[in-house]
Amino acid sequence: MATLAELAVVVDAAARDARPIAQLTASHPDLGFEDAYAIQAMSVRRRLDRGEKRIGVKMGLTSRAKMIQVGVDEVIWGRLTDAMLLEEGASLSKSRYVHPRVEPEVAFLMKKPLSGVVTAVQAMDAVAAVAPAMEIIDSRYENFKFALSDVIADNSSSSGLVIGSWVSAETDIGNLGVVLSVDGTARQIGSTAAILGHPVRSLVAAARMVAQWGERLNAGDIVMAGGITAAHALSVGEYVQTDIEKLGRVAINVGK
Ligand code: OOG
Ligand code: MG
Repeated sequence: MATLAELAVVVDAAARDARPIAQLTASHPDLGFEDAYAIQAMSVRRRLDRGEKRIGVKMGLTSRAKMIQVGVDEVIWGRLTDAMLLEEGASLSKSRYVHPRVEPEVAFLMKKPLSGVVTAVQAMDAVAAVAPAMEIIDSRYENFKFALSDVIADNSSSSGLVIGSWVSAETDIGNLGVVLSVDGTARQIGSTAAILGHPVRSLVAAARMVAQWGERLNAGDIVMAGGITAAHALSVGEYVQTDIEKLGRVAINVGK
């Protein structure tokens, strides 16, 4: 049996080297989600020790479409660092990932700290702005297959994010049309309501879940609310764009 710290080294190295690994639960079938979050914390600590900066958190599996696509039906969270940020309109280099996918999301920018059990009104009161966003997820596990504890240990597949222009936090984001298009053709269509019925519920869950691990959302943090539709597997040469009604557009190119 490897220790949790040893497993943290394994998932961190897989992400750094873009090298797929076997599911941790294949060799550690009893790995629980508490241990998995401990592995996640230790693996992200290694990134921070290499000089990366924490920029916020991402929520995962907050929509039915996502739960069905990966066969895990629990809301999860992960940590975001500055090394994951892609500039809007930039070209990502696919070779830095194992098998990257992209998904349309909504991002929150925090203006006040938030943690623990909060209401939706308290959560929105802590938000400075909202933006259309896309997350690049990249499971480090072979064939993008994992159980709940595996994906949590792997920082909930966090690998990249791209944020469009921030708009007023007063914008009603409850039920906005979302289109993810690839080379100008719509490939995924949905609504922001797919995120737990309203994206603010993802922020409420984020505040509660980080507090369980002794953390909080800070002013200036980005919180990614979770994929609205199934994710799209990226191919070199694609131009991927997400349009969200009232929020605007965000795009990336897929390079080698
Ligand atoms: C797990 C991460 C899920 C989301 O937005 O639902 C996620 C995965 O799909 O690999 O980021
Ligand atoms: Mg996501």
